[in-house]
Amino acid sequence: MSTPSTGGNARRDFYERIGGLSMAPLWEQLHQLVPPQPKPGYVAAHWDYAQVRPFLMESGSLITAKEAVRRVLILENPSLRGTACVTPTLYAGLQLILPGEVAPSHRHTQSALRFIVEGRGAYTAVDGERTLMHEGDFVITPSWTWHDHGNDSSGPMVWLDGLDIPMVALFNAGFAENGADDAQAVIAPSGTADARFASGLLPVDWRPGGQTSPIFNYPYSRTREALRGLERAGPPDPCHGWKLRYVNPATGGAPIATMGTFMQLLPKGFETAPYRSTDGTVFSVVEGEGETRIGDVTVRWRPRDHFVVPSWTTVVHRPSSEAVLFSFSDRPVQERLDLWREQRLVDA
Ligand code: 1HN
Repeated sequence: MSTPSTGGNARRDFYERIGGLSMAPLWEQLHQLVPPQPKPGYVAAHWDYAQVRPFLMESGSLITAKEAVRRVLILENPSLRGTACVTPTLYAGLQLILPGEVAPSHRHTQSALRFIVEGRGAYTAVDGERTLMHEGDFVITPSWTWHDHGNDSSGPMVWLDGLDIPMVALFNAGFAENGADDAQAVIAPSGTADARFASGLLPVDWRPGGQTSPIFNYPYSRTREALRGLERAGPPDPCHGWKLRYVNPATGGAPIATMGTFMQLLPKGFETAPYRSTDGTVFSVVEGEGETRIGDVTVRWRPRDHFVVPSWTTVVHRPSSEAVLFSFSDRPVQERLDLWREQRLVDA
């Protein structure tokens, strides 16, 4: 048996020669390709709405919603600048629509969620039905559905957009097209989807066509009432407080196949037990103030602030008043792929 040549030069020379055939040695990368545990290549970050809002409003004087198509300031992870990603699998942005504006109709295979941050009374139309949006509402525009937004109210509307753009890009499965008209024709009165699907009942002969929820606005009034009910029903979970996931009533799954959405209530003075999970998560603060420790970073938050928690990074929430947090992540995808894991660092 001959002794392998350990000289760096011999190996480097070898790497160069196989490089010419588009090959590379696995042994130089094995450990980073298969890490013993997730090592997210992105960081915790916080967007203070008091700092963000003036720029959002300034964008309103720079470009119209129609010209921009979507007037959005992307929340880009500081470690992923230039990629439009808030995590490696998720896109997030804050969208502004001013009174009288229309964001024209289009559709794409990327799914979108809206979480309403400021204002009331603008609408989103999804496949011919409009819904008026209010703060705290969670609205979906599922994959390949026609959607446009309009603001017939007297004030600006701001919402958080969450999209699965990086996931769709990874699969090279993106398609998009523009509508014939800016505002699509209304074919169902507002409230139709809610009436048909949002009462624990389904139209008798209706069958789900896929994973997407037939409900497209989950109003805050109902979500808040559910949290109040949970609070009365029993003690908070040590890691989550009282936490609910939004659900497609026809399947029990997430309303959008690619993104899970959650709302949690934390009582004043509570400190959550340390927790981590493999789904990097974007939070939007709805009510209350407090701070969250994310690994060794602490962010102080108020209503309308946003922050991102990387995968497998330990989180502790410390609300100084009663608080309500909305969040979204790629958890349904990880669950479908049998990849999702969590760790509750709490005494049994
Ligand atoms: C989009 O269609 C919307 O419909 C928002 O409001 C943000 C970001 C990238 C691609 C499409 C919307 C988007 C988007």
